[in-house]
Amino acid sequence: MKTQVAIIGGGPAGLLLSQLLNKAGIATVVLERRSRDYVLGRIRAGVLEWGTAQMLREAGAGARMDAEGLIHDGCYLSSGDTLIHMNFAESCGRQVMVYGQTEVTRDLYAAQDAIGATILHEAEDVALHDLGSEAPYVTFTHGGEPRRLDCDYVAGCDGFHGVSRQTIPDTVRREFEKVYPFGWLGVLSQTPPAAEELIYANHERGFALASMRSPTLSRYYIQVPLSDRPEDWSDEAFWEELKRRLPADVAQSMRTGPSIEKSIAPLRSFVCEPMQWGRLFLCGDAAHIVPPTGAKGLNLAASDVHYLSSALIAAYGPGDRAPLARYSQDALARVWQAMRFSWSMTMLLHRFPEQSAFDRGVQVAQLEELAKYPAARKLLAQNYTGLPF
Ligand code: RFL
Ligand code: PHB
Repeated sequence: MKTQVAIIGGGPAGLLLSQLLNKAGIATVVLERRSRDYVLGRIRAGVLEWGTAQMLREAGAGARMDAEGLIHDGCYLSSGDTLIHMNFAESCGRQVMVYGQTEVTRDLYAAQDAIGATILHEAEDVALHDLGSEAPYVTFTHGGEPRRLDCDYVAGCDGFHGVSRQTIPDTVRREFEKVYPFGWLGVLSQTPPAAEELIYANHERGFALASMRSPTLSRYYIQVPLSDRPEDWSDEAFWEELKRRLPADVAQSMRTGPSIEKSIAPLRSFVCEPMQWGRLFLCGDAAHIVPPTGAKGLNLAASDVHYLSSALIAAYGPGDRAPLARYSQDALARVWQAMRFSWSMTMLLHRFPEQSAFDRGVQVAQLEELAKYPAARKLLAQNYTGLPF
């Protein structure tokens, strides 16, 4: 098999890249380890920056998002029973789109099918070869048969546990990591959202988040110790704990129901540098992980795809290879901004096992700063709604 750009991983990064390249007349093949149903079974991100929503439109995959997504002008931070309103529209004139990653992925698959793009599911044993040469290739097993894919470039969009990043030699690769001493227990339920906007709650019992997917579908999270397992939490125990952490009036009026999905995700910050080695380019979770507190993971995947798709289009079209040579530098500058923001939101809103009275004093001061000063809210709003590319 031969193509121009081999894309490893059919999550949001791989599918969006494939869609944008195909639309520009560049041939791709996507190799995805899992089945399509498995990929669509993952419940993850819920908040899209405006730039991400715009990229989905440009990719021809934005129609359902525009019809069904929820445009939010702000969100709340809460400190005990006190609500602090972040008005994004007023602070920076921007908004976000609340639309689930599952739906984004479904729409991208539909758009890829509509243009006849090649996505090979259940591609196993993917290995990357000759990345330092002008003629790299990928080997894999598909339907029990060994296969080879020749290409000009490889895009590693295979998530945190993929093979692409590991292919960059240890002597070249630098990894930066911070692991947080807790996880998020998430529940999806067929109930109306607790409030019209998201609530990020700092409470003495731990962080909680009230989010949503639609007017009838809610997504909630609570901070839990890393030793907890989802089976340890009955629906009743989850709702009781969530209500204790949200402001009392929100907790009193919120509707609860059976959980549709329950899972625990650990929190970590991680960056791999460089994001490019020879003809390999990393995009999304393959290169970096953020704690979900800033809602940046999926948006960073889209931002990498923005830099890589435009660089490949410049290389294949006018023959300008400079943007491709600069890819790692350009993508990483934005990645580190999102790292800082996600880290600071995580530090601000969680209760840490070893938190001292001093650490808590700093949290209280920062929450008061946000409540008092428009300049502090503006900075948060600019980061949350998305820095420019
Ligand atoms: P993905 O989605 O992990 O997709 C990678 C794909 O590669 C496949 N793969 C392979 N394929 C072939 N060969 C191999 N060897 C392979 N190894 C892996 C995998 O099967 C998979 O299909 O990475 P991608 O595309 O970079 O997308 C990143 C996002 O999924 C991720 O950053 C977000 O989900 C993070 N995230 C959030 N991001 C936001 O922007 N806003 C949010 O509100 C938000 N909330 C969240 C989140 C992540 C969460 N969890 C569970 C980690 C909330 C949570 C709880
Ligand atoms: C979600 O709805 O899943 C969600 C929203 C905001 C976040 C993280 C997750 O910061």
